[in-house]
Amino acid sequence: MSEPKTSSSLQPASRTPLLDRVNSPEDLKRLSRDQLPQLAAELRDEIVRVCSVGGLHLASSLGATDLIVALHYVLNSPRDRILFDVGHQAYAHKILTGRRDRMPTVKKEGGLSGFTKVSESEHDAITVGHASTSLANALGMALARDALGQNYKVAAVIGDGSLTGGMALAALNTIGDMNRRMLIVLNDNEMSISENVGALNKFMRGLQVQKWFQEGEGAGKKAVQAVSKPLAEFMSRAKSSTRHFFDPASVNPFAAMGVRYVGPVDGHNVQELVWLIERLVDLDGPTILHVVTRKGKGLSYAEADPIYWHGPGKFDPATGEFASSSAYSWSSAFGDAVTELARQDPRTFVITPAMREGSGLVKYSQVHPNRYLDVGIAEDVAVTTAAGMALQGLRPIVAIYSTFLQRAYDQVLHDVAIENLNVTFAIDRGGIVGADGATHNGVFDLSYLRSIPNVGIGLPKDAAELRGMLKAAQEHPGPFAIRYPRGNTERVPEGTWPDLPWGTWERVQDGDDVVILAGGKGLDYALKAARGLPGVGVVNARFVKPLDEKMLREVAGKARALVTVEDNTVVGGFGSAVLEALSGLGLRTPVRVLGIPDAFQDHATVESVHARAGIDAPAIRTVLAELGVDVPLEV
Ligand code: HTL
Ligand code: MG
Repeated sequence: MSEPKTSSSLQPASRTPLLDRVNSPEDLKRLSRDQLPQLAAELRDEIVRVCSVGGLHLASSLGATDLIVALHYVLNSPRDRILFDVGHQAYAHKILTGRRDRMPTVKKEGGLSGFTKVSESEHDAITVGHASTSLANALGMALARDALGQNYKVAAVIGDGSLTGGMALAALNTIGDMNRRMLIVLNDNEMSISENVGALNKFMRGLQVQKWFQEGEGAGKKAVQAVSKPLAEFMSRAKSSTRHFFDPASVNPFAAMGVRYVGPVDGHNVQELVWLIERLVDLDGPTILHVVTRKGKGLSYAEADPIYWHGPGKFDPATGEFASSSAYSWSSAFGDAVTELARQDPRTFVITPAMREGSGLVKYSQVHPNRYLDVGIAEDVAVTTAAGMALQGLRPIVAIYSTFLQRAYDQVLHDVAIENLNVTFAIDRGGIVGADGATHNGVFDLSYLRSIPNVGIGLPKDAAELRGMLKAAQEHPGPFAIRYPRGNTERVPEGTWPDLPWGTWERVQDGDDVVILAGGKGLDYALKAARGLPGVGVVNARFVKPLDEKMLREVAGKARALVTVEDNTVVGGFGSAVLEALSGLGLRTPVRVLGIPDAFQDHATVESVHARAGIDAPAIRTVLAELGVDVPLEV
């Protein structure tokens, strides 16, 4: 909508006069270089306002704004390809590529994705959400360009956290060998979601001992000029023959891999970044430009606590005030339980792939620092390290999000399951996660884990059952995956360790006519739907593997129909398991399988996706009515 014209003296001054003129990378190029710092400041202001509704990736996007402005100033997107690893830091890119007016819709149903997405914009080079994919994608694009005899530029932006992923490191190995023209901007803010970890991280801290580039505009600029300019000038003349000349450390792992290394430079000096990118992007072979940024840049409270401000809730942009929540999450329930468990059992050891906060492990990491390991964004390493521990007598627990365990499928199968090792998988964010959308939904784990022999799978209905399962997992001689959803549960007192006989279900509502089988979140919905309906039974199918065949035979022998409910794809999930078991038992009881349909679910609220998928309470009641149950209209 265009603003009504009023006399200019009455119009409030825009907070973003430069940004108001920029709606595309072409508009950006019309600005002079000395306007770029102001534009970046306005972009940050805009990002803070957009993010104040909560649930968005604020601090990462603030830190990457200057380098995004510089990249779009030099490169010609969409012809030139700019790739963002993870995509959570790319809000400035979205705003600069014609999506400013839609920013309030980010992560909302029907709105923009929280990451970059090929189907969303021609400027989004890759569809992402998971880390460490940008380098291999960029290599593929450079190889495609050369194979097709084309001549565009390829630049990938990757964070220091994402560089810890095996995929990124393995891609560098090939990139250095293939020697194609491409630029890698290493956005180093010393942070993943929590403090970054790993040997490479320590190496990069060594490179940063010259702290000058963060200390004051003038000093930084001078130092960059003193160091980077002559080097880059020289390099652009000498091109690839000078590759190893610029290493500030005697052994530079990037250079050792055959990738030209430049840096570290101040990632907030946008004019210097423009100057450098102009010179580096056309050099033969691959180049890493190592830029140092501050997570939360420009927003004092976010700079002071970048862990909280990685993905804050709703806040007041002026003061940074936010309402803290008293809700008790499943992640906290796991964290509390495992902190207690480790006090009782010296064999307990918890491994996280870069998700200390999200997995509820802050307290655990403080209480049991010697039995805690963050391997960085390397899910495969997390699982196989656990295998090594289990082989030597520990009882490791891999705390991992469902969606990220997808990265370690073969490690579960090959390194853990074949020898039936006692590794527990505490799988958080199982099921639809909502706002993060298709890349982050955890709706495949029941299917992919169920197909691996020896792996037990449990869906606790509450925090007490989660504890019962953790205890059972320590005692059971083999891998066990305990899967719980995003969201909240009830607190239980310390010392709650119920016995949970392996592979058993539990009747939670009597009724033999139609029986609903469901675990976890599906059970919540089933109980709501079936409450007060005579003849409708509900079973807490808390073990998806092994199924409780005794109880299944019992209920299926009597019931007219069974209904299964799961927050997982219907392909190969819990309902499939029930059908397979009935087939094996020679029972022909009709089964209605309710679950997430065989399609990727975009970002929306969890409730909305569940309603559309037909697994929430009203949807279950509709199915019961179709099966001839007398269902009153209102729930
Ligand atoms: N594991 C994998 C394979 N992918 C993702 N995205 C995660 C875990 C979770 N995750 C993020 S953002 C992020 C993690 C671990 C930190 C990335 O650190 P980096 O960027 O240094 O690359 P920074 O935040 O700007 O410092 C999301 O799910 C969004
Ligand atoms: Mg980082």
